[in-house]
Amino acid sequence: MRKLFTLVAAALAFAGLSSSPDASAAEYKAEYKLSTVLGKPFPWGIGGERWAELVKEKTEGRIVMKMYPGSSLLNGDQTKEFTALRQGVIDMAVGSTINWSPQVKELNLFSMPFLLPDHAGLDALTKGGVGQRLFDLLATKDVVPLAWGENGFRELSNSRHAIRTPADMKGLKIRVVGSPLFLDTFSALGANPTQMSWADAQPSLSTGAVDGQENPLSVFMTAKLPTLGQKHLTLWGYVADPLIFVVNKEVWESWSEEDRAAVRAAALQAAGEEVALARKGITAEDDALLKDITAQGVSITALSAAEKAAFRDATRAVYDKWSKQIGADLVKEAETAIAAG
Ligand code: X2X
Repeated sequence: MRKLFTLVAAALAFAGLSSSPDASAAEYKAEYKLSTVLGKPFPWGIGGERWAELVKEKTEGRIVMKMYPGSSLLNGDQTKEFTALRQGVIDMAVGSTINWSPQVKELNLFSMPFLLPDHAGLDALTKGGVGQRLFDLLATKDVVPLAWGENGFRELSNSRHAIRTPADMKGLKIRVVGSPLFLDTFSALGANPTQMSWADAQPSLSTGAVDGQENPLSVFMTAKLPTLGQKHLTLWGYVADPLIFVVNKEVWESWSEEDRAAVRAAALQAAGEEVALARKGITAEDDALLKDITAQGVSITALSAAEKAAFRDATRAVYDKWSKQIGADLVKEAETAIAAG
């Protein structure tokens, strides 16, 4: 009897010991679900996998993240990602501001036609006060944003003819994603936009149900859009598409301080590498990707500043309308930051 008592006491003491100082560790999940729209070998998917790899390394295996590309945890509907994240259906994401903008209207900022002239302008936002303001806003919505990544500047392709002026867009059926802002922009240009997921976009392009689409050049090439008849490409850089590395807040709070710091550091490192990858081959100094695109039989139309201005003028009313929806104050702060470089 005495022996039994000792045993029970020892067991209780052991249970107490193992649950008290390390309580949160005991609640860690065996696997955390990371959602992305694009997987490997897109920069987006490479960035997601790199984040998971670095997290595993830096937390010595305490946090294991598994990437689910193709919006597979969202039944293919990428515009549901932010809601799924808030609800804890997914634990973390590397997500596009476009896909979250139906729930967070301020994220439409980056989709304002011709707001951003170049990468320096984009960096001025994401690395500055505007980026912080958007992260602060997201932090009030049950998520913890950690780092800015990049899908890229979105360029226009179609199967019909070269586009150099807004008039060239008349009647073209263009697949667009996410926010109603895109419908407004393409309608203002005289095109016929249709909203659909990325999963539906590819078959629609291949059957000719739509004539064109807009996506960063890395996506255009990696998804082999030239083989789907997309032979005309216009470089107009009309909107940027940054990505955000984010974790559900409840999940975040279940981790130790040390592990949170590791996940944040891993996100910053993976995002830095991912941005570099997203920009590879599309600049004046390094135009390897542009050369690959040309080699696929695609004719590239690069707009001059004056030609861009015609598109900007044609979408000015859309810009003004959405400034109000996004918040005139935030748009003004962005314009000022971009002008200051
Ligand atoms: O659907 C798209 O066009 C994509 C892959 O670029 C996004 O998720 C925004």
